[in-house]
This record gives sequence, C-alpha cells and structure tokens, in this order.
Amino acid sequence: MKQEQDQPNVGRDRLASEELDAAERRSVLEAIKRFTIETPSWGYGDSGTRFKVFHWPGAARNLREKLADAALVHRLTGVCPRVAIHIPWDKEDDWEAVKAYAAGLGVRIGAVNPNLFQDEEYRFGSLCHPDPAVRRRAVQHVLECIQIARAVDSDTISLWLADGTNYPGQDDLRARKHRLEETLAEIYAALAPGMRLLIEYKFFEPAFYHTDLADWGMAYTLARKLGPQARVLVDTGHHPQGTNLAHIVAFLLDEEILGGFHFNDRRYADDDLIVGSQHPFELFLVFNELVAAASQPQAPRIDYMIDQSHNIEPKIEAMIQSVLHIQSAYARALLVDRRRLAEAQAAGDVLGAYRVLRDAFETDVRPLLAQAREEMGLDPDPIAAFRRSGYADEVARARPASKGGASGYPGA
Ligand code: AOS
Ligand code: ZN
Ligand code: ZN
Ligand code: ZN
Repeated sequence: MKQEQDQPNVGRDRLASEELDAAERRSVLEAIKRFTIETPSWGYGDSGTRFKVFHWPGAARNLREKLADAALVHRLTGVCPRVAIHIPWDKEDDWEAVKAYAAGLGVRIGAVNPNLFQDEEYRFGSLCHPDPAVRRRAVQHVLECIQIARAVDSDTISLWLADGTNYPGQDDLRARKHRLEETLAEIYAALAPGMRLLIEYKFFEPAFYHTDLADWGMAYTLARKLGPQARVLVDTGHHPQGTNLAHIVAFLLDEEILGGFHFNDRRYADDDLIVGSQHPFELFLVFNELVAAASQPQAPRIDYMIDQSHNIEPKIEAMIQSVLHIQSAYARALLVDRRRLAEAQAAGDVLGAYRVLRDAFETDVRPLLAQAREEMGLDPDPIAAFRRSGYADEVARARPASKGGASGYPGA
C-alpha cells in the first residue's frame, strides 16, 4: 500500500487514487470472483404480499422453471451456483431427477426451507403449539425436509417459525419456550453429520403480540443449547426499525455462531424488497464487519442467501439487481483501509475513522466488478445482457399459465 500523507478531506476514491497496489487490487478481484450468493426458488415464482399477488408474465410455476431461471442468473453473474428450496412449495417426487436437472443447468440445491406457517393446524403455532399432535406434525415435516436435504446433497436446513400469539394471555410464554426447545432438540438429533440447522428469528409477523423466536438473542440461546451444528440466521428484514444490524452481525461473528443471511431490504418491516435498495450504507457496514472478521484465522462458513418477494418488479431482473447490490457492498468493504481505520480508532479520531469507511463506501466499484466479470468470461453488465437475451419474452410465451405473449417487460 502506498504510504501517503492524508489527503485533504475531500474523500479518497480507493480505486481512482490508485491507493491499492497491483497485488491488493488483484486480491480484491479474486475475492469478488470467489464470493457466492444463494438465490431463493420462491423469488422466481409469483409471490406477493398478504394483500395481493401480482402475476408476472413468465414467472416460474414449478421447481424446474425456478431452477432454469436461477441457472440463468448464475450464468449471467457467475456467482449464484446454489438455489434455496422451500418445502412444500418445491416438493417433487424424484429428488435424484431434480438433482440431475439442476446439475445439468450448472446449479445445485442449497438450503432446504421447511414451511411451518401455512397448514390449517398451525393456527396457534407449530413447534410451540399447545397440542402435542400438532407439534408432532411440525417435527415430522422438518424431519422430512432433512431427508430431502440428504437426497439433494444439501447440508443446510434453514428454519423460520411464524409461531407466536396475538394477545396477552393467549398462551403460556415459558411453556411455549419449553415446547420449542424440546422439538428443536428432536430435529437437531436427526441432522446428518455435517448438516447445519440455521435458526432464523423475526421480531413480528404473522404473530403480532409476541413471536416465539423473535430476536437474535433467542436464536443464539437456542442454537447454543442445541450444539455446534446449529447456527443463527440473520434475515436483514427481521428487526425493529433502527436496529443496528452491523452490531448484531459483529457480535454473532465474534461468538462464532452466525450461520448465514437472508438478504433483503425494507423501508418499514419485513418488506422483502431488493437488498441494498433502501439502506445501501447499512448493507456496506454489515459487510465491513464480515470482511474484518474474515481476516481472522478461523474464518467461519457463512451462507449468503437472498430472501425476497418480488411482487411488482420483474423477478429475474430483480434477482440480478440484488446480486449486484450484494457484490457492490462486499467489494466496497474489501476496500476499507484497515490500517488507517485502526490508527484512527486508536487515536480516538472519530471522524477520521468514519471517513475511512466513508471513503470505501463512496468508491465506485462498478468498474472493478465489471473487470471481475470479464475475467470470468461474462458480460460486464449482467442486467443489459439479460435484457438483450430475450429470455423474459421467451418464458412469457413458454409458460402459458402466466398470461403469455409479450412479457410486459420494460425495454424488452
Ligand atoms: C419469513 O419472513 C422468512 O423470511 C422466511 O425465511 C422466508 O420468507 C421463506 O418462507 C423461507 O422459509
Ligand atoms: Zn428469511
Ligand atoms: Zn422474512
Ligand atoms: Zn422471507
């Protein structure tokens, strides 16, 4: 790194000012190319809000179509080789055939997501339900998901619970905690060696008085009690307004219990908007913690998964945009001048330290990302490449159930 006296406080573009020597620039490029992101099957299908599902022409209607769309995102971005699936939304009879089909497309199954929130029986919860028969049903479903994970060579169960209550007094909160600990212990015991249970918390919705798995502390406690194959999953939309997400991430990283992310962005609640579209600086600060921790000797395995619901926006383009935002936040975090940051922190230089982060955040990393894509043999602009491909119109015609014909695609 060239030693330079501090420039005037007009900000330092970490790339334009050639502060990085060739070796550092190379290592950033290689890190960008290695950084993979898992896309969710449910992001390619018609989903929506509780008020309306707007159908998108050509939206994927089954797992094979979702895998085809996800494979296109991977071909265009080069960094999305895994696809999270959701059971029963993606249930199939022949998992060997699914595995082979995915492999033929150049992708593979990532996390398996059980669904404990849509059966009639789950009105008062699933793993926390007062009725042991309902808890049994819920446990059986997760055990089935573990079997499916084994069948598709997935090592990850990503478990979110909608369990909770809507009114004070509705149920005994501590009894619900005990039921949860008991049922999770049975699930955990069924994990294959090497398999991980990612415990995803969410502070509210669909329960509105309390949610049994409401915050990172509860997920942390449960994961610790279960054992080393249990980790905490941070869904970036699952916190009260104003929560300092980077601080939670730093704490969980330091405790070596952060298992992964469900990335999305929100203006108000769990809006499942495109990650980084509302709060790009917050996303960068999360990645700043991840990059800082990754330089420790035992860099933990963390799964970076997108979990969004594209209700009004074109699904595949929204997914590509999400990948670009994550890559941008990661690339900028790689550019943080850690030496200057440590010096400023040690000196108590509050704004000097802040400006070190700001310099990295305000560096335009698009040329670097484009170079990484070109070195991977990809179009430097995946969005333009997608729009030129005509894929949107093709699937709009090929998938009649989704009101074929013109994809209604802007600029198609
Ligand atoms: C729900 O809000 C959670 O984010 C879930 O993780 C996700 O929506 C999906 O249902 C996977 O289980
Ligand atoms: Zn989630
Ligand atoms: Zn969510
Ligand atoms: Zn979600």
